[in-house]
Amino acid sequence: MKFAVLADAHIGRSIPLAIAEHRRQAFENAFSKTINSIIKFNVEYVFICGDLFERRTLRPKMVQFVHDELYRLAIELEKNHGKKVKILVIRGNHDGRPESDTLDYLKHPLAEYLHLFSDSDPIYADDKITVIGLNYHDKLERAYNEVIKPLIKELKGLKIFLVHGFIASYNNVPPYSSSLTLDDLSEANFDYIFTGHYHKMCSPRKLPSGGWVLTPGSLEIYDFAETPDKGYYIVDSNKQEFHWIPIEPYHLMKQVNIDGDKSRPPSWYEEKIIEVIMDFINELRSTKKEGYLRIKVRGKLSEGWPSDINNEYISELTQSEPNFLWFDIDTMDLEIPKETQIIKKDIADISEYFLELGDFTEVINEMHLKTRETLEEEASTLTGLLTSTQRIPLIQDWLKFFEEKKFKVEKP
Ligand SMILES: [Mn+2]
Repeated sequence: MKFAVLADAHIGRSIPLAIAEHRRQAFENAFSKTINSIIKFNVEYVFICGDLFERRTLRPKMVQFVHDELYRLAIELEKNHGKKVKILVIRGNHDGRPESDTLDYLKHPLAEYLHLFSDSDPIYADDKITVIGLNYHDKLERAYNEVIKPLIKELKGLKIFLVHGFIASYNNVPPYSSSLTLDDLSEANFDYIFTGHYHKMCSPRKLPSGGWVLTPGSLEIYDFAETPDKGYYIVDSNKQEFHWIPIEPYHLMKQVNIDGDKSRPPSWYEEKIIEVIMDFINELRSTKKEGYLRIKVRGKLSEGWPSDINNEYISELTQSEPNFLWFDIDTMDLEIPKETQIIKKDIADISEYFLELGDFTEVINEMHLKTRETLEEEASTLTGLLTSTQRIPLIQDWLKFFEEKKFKVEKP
């Protein structure tokens, strides 16, 4: 008997919002590609281990899309292999909550091919298999002990457990996250444990009990922290064979880190950024794909501000490449030198820069002095900046002066 095991399709995800349409398209594309691939195999069951949807940014037409794709999956499998198929789905943390579950939209009295697990009834059984489906729970261990453990003894036939949650020492579990242990799962005597929530594919692991645990990973690149190795599993239960089928990401999505080895001027970081962008453009060209890039700049500046990294040429470069959809340069971790943070006391009379403004130069001078005084008296010793409340009186003064002054507009 063959199964398809997939998870974390995240249909509707549109982050980063600046490229929302492209992102939605990527997740839809991954789902359709996966279905095109599954229908070539003679599978009798399809397991979807949570996060089919991303509820927060979902659009109604995408619910229709998923409904239609699942129908296509069932129809095509039956047409190709002459067997009725069952698609079993658990709820992930992104699908919503029991009271507002996106999966409810898929329910249809005629959709016999579809089984959605409910919190009150986590068992599916037919003459071939018994499946326990555990929807997402914040406290996974507690839910497992309270809901799943008491059911285990009753199970007959091939026993399968679906869960949307981490498995310790199988998945690389983030700190402070709830997880199940391999010992717990081994005790339960399942033949197969299929898991979602962990987005990176993990190789099949045989438990001491003889059962197998399997994490297929997500179908598309979820965020800039993820790598492009995406796909799903085909399982052959007779031969105990597992094939992970890669699904190629629709776009190039990549994060590149630039680390200053020592204090460097803004121009040094600028050059490095340009190098990274050129490499990415070459990659876009050789793969003929569209893509988006995040550059994280870390280290120390020897002078100036992060804003001294000149964006003009960088923007020009990215705009010259039609497949370059979006980029983001993150300089939050770039340390500013002490000299920049301290307001220099010997700043010359700044009015000379504003001579063209006539007598308004006086006002500028006055405001400059006032701002410097406020900074000296009230600025944070840590950042050298004022809080927004401290800035308000200064801004109000500026507004007053601007409103009083009527700048002459010369007609062209
Ligand atoms: Mn997920």
